[in-house]
Amino acid sequence: MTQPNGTKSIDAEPYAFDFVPQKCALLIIDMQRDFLEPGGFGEMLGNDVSQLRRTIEPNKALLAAWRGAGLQVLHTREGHRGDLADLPPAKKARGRSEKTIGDLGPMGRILVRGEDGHDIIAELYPQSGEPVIDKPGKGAFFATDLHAILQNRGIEQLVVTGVTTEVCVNTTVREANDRGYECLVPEDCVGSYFPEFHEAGLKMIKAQGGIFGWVTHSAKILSALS
Ligand code: TIU
Repeated sequence: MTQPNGTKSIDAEPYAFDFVPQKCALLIIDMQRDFLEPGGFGEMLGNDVSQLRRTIEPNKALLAAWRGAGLQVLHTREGHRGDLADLPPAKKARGRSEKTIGDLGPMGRILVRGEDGHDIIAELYPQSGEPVIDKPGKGAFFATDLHAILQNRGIEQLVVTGVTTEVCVNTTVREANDRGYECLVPEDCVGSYFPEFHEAGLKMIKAQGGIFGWVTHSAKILSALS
């Protein structure tokens, strides 16, 4: 239902989200080929990419509706400079796997900007005018201009989607919450290689009266946009 000031109530947990379309941006986290595509870095590490791929269709539908409503969209990519000067040695060493960030992987150098595997999947490819935030960490606010861009555009609310639920999505929601943004997470548009971490990641956001934000289903956002 639309209130006189343009606010729409979206059914969510732990309680309804007061959606203000003109002040709300869709922030799609790290829907990158290396995380989602068969044969990419994620799968190379032994992960089940189907757990992430189920988010593609719901994200496609939400993105189309969001663009159709003329609202703001931003995308993020996790990755590093070609010279790896922004890659902490501790991050490079983590995992102790044979191949790591910066090495030649199945789709170019792993998580290096400009490489095929680092780019966003074709299904959700950014359009011109949609900022793409290149981030060196898990959170989208750390060492990026995301906060400045959101402030300049009058954004106070974020619908956060993408991968993975407990890593980059959760870190970004926490960072956004501390900066005063209201975050709504559609559960079908976020995914994890680990179903139990996905479930826990969502519970952590909406616990304690919405300690970091709200959780809903994309169908509820779509109906508010229609
Ligand atoms: N985007 C994101 O979540 N990066 C990760 O490294 N996620 C993992 O789950 N490893």
